[in-house]
Amino acid sequence: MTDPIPVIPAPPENFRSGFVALIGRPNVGKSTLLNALVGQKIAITSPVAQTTRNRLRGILTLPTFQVILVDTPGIHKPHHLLGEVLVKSAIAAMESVDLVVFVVDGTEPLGRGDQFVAELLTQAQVPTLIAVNKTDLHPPSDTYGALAQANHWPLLSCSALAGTGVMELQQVMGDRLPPGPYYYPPDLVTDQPERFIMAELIREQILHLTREEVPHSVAVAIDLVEETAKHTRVMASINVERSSQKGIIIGKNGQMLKTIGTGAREQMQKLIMGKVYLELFVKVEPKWRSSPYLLNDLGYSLEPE
Ligand SMILES: Nc1nc2c(ncn2[C@@H]2O[C@H](COP(=O)(O)OP(=O)(O)OP(=O)(O)O)[C@@H](O)[C@H]2O)c(=O)[nH]1
Ligand SMILES: [Mg+2]
Repeated sequence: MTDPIPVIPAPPENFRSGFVALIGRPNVGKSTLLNALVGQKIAITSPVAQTTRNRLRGILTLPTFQVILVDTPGIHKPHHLLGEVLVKSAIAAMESVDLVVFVVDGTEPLGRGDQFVAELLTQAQVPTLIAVNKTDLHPPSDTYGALAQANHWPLLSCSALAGTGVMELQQVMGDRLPPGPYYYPPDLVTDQPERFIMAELIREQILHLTREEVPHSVAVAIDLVEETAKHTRVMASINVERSSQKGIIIGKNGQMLKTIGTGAREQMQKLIMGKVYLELFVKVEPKWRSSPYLLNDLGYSLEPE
């Protein structure tokens, strides 16, 4: 049986709504900020650069506005087809929104990577504000003030992890949206299907538990989700590029795969608020990151939507 199509109510008077992209270098905290802004974990985060691989929408509905936040892959110099696809996807997002929140890492001074993003934003001529993140760690570097002034971009600071400055950021975004309808039902927090988030939760464990090339060489596919009387059964494959990586993912006596599975299952159970039985398989797909066919197959669309 399919779910009924949700009825989207008419908005109250003077309601505003629109699309806001979170743009920036890898690892500055865009996905952590998305989760903080919508108040729920929908995007995975990790200390590994290039964690986010898909554009993902988070929906924040307050009494006077609805903002559709678009999390994007970090903008970097690509080294393979996957990297190119990621950067193209971020650039496409900045060109199709009402506002960009340019997220920077306040623990570091403005660098060449940020300047490159700033140039893309000025070229795209999209309204922008700068969010200086990670202020819990450091008083923010003052190098961002000059960039903000030169471009007439408002400058805010926040800590996505500690939650400071997040409400102010919500308000400033809301003030800048045009009058508009509810684009999504007011109680929805993401447009992503559960299956997608489940695959991401498995990848998140791998990003946290392995190092060097392994996190970047992994793609996860959900092969089956089946509701039984007792639990939700999920079968997923972890694709890697080399058999040595398969060995690392499985670990001695299967210990690593077990740890990945336990961590991912706990997160999935929170997501679906029910018991999950998870089966993981590890497959070698040589050079999937450079294969248009495999990229497409693993959910990394070559054409920006
Ligand atoms: N101390 C501190 N750490 C943060 C903050 N925001 C994010 N982080 C950490 O920074 C790392 C990167 O966070 P992500 O949210 O994955 O960064 P991202 O910009 O989405 O990265 P990509 O998806 O790779 O582009 C993680 O280890 C986060 O826990 C913050 O406000 N304070
Ligand atoms: Mg991210």
